[in-house]
Amino acid sequence: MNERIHHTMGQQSGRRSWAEPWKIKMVEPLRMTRRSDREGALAGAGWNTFLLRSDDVYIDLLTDSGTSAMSDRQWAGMMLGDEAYAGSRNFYRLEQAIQRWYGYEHVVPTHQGRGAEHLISQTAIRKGQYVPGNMYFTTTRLHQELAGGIFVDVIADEAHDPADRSPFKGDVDLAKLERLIVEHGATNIAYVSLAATVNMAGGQPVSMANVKALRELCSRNGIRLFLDATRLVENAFFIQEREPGYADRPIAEIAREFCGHTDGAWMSAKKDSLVNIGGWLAVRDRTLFEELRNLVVVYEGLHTYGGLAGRDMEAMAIGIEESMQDDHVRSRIGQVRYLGELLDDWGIPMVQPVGGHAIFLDARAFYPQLSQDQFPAQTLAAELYLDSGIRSMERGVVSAGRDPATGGHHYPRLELTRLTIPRRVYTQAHMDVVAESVKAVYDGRAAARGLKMSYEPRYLRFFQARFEPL
Ligand code: P70
Repeated sequence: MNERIHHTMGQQSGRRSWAEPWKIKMVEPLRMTRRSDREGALAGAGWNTFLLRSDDVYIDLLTDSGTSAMSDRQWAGMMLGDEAYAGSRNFYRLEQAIQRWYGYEHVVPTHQGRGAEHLISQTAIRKGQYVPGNMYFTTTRLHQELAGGIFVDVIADEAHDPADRSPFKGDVDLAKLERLIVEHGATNIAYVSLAATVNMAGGQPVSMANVKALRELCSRNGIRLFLDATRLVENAFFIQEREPGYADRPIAEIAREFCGHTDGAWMSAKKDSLVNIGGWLAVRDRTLFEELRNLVVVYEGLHTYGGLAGRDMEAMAIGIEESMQDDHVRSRIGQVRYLGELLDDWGIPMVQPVGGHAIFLDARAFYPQLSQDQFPAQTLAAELYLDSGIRSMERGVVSAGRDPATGGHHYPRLELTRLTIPRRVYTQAHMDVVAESVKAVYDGRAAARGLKMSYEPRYLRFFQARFEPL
């Protein structure tokens, strides 16, 4: 006789269970693979998960970018696309949604986030100017550098320590920023580049107190403050959860208040806003807007479509509103946290506290036998794929690229492998499979030997680099 009594995950944690605020209407079958299939696929992909075909992947945690499931309302919106070259009705719907939920007056649509980064960098940076930011992001920094800017990391020190459990590891260290201003003069600073949440630090939030103080410092020195709003909704959740005075405020209100401290924002709508493609740039200053609106026609498309179809803008307008709902955000971050708590209980080394969009495994702690030149995080991504067909992403020395001044590798303190959770796509059972695979790879960590790079492209090398096992 079976004496065991099974418990739900909620019961095991001493609480009532909760579930997602949606149900599934359409499914996309996944292909299960065998280890021998995966060995062939990984070798063919040069040991780089970006080069795998998605048909060879079982659970795809490469990114939460453009991989979320749209709602029935968004799909219905796709049928309302006004595919006019100029003045599409959907653009005005999008413009209104951005004005209402983010609070910026002037809006320029772009095909995705880096399109917006390109435009703001070309417009707001003069060659040789400094661009301080709360940790680099790959595409953001590259566009700043291509415009002649010099990126300077001014994030709080805690952000570089995976084990530090501070609640707002995305905060700017104001003393670092002030030193930069004193050293180079305010006129040599193009703007402050603030991301909320901070992707490369592990999806870590910025506090409202920090953005307020930053606003004051910038205003005193006549420096503009621009926001990477890609995962601002998730940032607002953490403010609601952790910052005194915000517990009873809706996420939408917190997000809007946060934007209120900034001069403008760029957005990859492929994340928070629940669409497969799209982005925007929005500012308060009319003169800057005129310049941006002029430049968008050179690189993206007319200022009322920016590289998007009318239907894409409609889906984005609807997605923005859905993304701001408290129940949605709680369930989205709740799922990431569910996976994080399992791994934490099992002693798996990762960035703490668990952030908004992903689990970031600490590859240095997995593989103390490997130096950074043997690409520990790339190795870990490869091992996870071999074990179970899960696809993750390297966020370490490969992603950090080379220093444009010296040509040498950047050696970031964080050497991480990211398990990124798409929104509204996978179930709790998928998370269990992922957790068990991470555990299996961790248990086998002593056998890892590392990789060497056999091909290195010039820009954003992590996307297309190839490796060989050592
Ligand atoms: C990811 C994606 C994109 C992104 C972002 C932040 C905070 C801007 C962008 C650019 C996709 C990606 C991009 C480069 C390397 C790996 C993956 N992040 N700001 O997976 O937006 O992709 O729309 O041009 O996270 O984190 P877009």
